[in-house]
Amino acid sequence: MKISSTSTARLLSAESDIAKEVQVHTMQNHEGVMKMREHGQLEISAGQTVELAPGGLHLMLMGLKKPLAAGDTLNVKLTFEDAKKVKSTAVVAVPVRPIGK
Ligand SMILES: [Cu+2]
Repeated sequence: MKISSTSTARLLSAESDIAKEVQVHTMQNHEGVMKMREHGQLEISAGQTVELAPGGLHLMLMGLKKPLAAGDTLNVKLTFEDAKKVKSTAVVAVPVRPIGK
């Protein structure tokens, strides 16, 4: 998933019906072991594109309400705020892929 913005914005929250919580995580190589940690609010500078991809920044679904199967699609609602504190939302359809693909 790629997020871009023409003006400075921040991702305030992400939510999905099927999970209790959706967090933004980063992956970091810590002494040879990849570790995830919560990233906190994601800042997007004007004109910048932030890429969420396996092995890097990602959205983590916490507390799934039902198991996911490859081929399912789930909706994630992203709430952004721009520099003027104006909020906007985007709903992204996310395909579920087999682990490791
Ligand atoms: Cu994670």
